[in-house]
Amino acid sequence: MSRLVVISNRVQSVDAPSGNQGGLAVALLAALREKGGVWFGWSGETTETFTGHINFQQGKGVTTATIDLEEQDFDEYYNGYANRTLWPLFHYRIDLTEFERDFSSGYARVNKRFAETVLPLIEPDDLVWVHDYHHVPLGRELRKLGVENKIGFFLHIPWPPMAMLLSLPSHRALVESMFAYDVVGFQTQDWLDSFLHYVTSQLDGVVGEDGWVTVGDRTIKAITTPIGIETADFEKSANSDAARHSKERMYMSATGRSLIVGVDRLDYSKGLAERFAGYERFLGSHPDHRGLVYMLQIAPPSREKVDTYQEIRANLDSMSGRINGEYSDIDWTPIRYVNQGFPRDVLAGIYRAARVGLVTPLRDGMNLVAKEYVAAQDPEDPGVLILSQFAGAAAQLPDAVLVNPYSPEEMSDAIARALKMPLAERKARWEKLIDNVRKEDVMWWCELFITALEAVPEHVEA
Ligand code: ADQ
Repeated sequence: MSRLVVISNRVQSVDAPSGNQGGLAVALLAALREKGGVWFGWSGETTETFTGHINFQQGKGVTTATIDLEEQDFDEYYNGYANRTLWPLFHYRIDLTEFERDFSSGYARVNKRFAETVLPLIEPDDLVWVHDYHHVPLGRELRKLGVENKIGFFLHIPWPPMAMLLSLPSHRALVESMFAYDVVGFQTQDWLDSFLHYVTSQLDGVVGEDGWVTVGDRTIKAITTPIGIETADFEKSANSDAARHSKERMYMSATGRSLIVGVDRLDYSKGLAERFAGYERFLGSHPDHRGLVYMLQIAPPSREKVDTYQEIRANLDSMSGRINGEYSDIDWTPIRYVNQGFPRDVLAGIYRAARVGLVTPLRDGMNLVAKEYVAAQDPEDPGVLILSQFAGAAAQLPDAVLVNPYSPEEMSDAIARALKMPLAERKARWEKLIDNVRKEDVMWWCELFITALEAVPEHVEA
């Protein structure tokens, strides 16, 4: 059996308590445990100059290998090309996209360094699985060093429409580099279609049957493998003592009031300002609901070195203050806005206490919060998921109340509808949602991708 070499920007520590590991980490650690191998990536630390020193860690049957980046890499690659160029562009935010040559050279440099450093860890029969927009050209760098293993790439975020991608000065080189992989995976058919549209229009690519795509003399397999959550475990978390405790805390703090919950990284792609505007519209147009509902928005800050993220934080502070100023009463605050992270079981209890889960990104590769909200519900009295039609998750969860997050009226109507929804309809919708979240969980995703990679013929470099 082939070993697995996973490469991603950040590596989950094997020591992290299981309740604090994200679903992705859980799945990859499980796959690594089964197949053996190593998980390679950045430690999250920086040094003045790059040393290439690998720090190995072993535990629970898994080996992780991390390297420090130099400060310039952190600025140009991580805060630069990854998070100021590719992230906004791939989330359709050309207005926020920065095109700096230093960023793209930093990105190229770090990917080359990653390839050179991980090279000695790759054994001849290993399957190599590269993750996300930080490392699109990594496969190409590995091929240049003579790696002939099967290499797969999975993109966690959307793939942008061709017309947007064309604004990236090095778009052609970026997409061509993906043909160094054997399998490329996307979260949804929409993102895959956008990729194929670019490839056929700009690279004279030919799309064959069963996902085979040829450009020049390279044929790769392009597939959709939507990521899931660790559903069984999340359902258990929602019944844990910690979850019960956080649920009780929510009930006690707002007796008789319906909770609408949002949980997101503080990121413009998550549509938080639009969500607040939709809720504000709801309060304005439904005076009968005032005092009977409240919104809890949990949004831990991320990428604080990037200006846009500081601006969005300031904007949300002022919006929540304004809405509370306008509508609060002496015994009622319409929005509770919390900027911190919580352990998974506490979060599960909060989801379970919420009558409505408001998941309204403007664009999202998948969105795991939507699935976690579903998994945490009480089957006898489930809440209602309001989900953006622009989240990748909408393709798998059509029984949510789907909304256009740009429209405050639609959001307001959806909230009113969710709050009034009869138990029978809530149950019927939830049963279909949980069915998908259970079947297409994170292990299903992981196996789907690895099976596709195992099935491609031996890699032949033309
Ligand atoms: P993210 O953009 O980070 O991921 P998402 O899929 O929503 O977005 O996952 C966020 C995770 O962080 C969830 O598991 C959630 O529980 C957790 N989280 C958020 N706020 C938290 C808090 N306050 N405390 C604790 N945990 C918190 C990227 C893509 C997504 C894609 C994932 C996986 O942008 O589209 O779904 O990768 O592929």
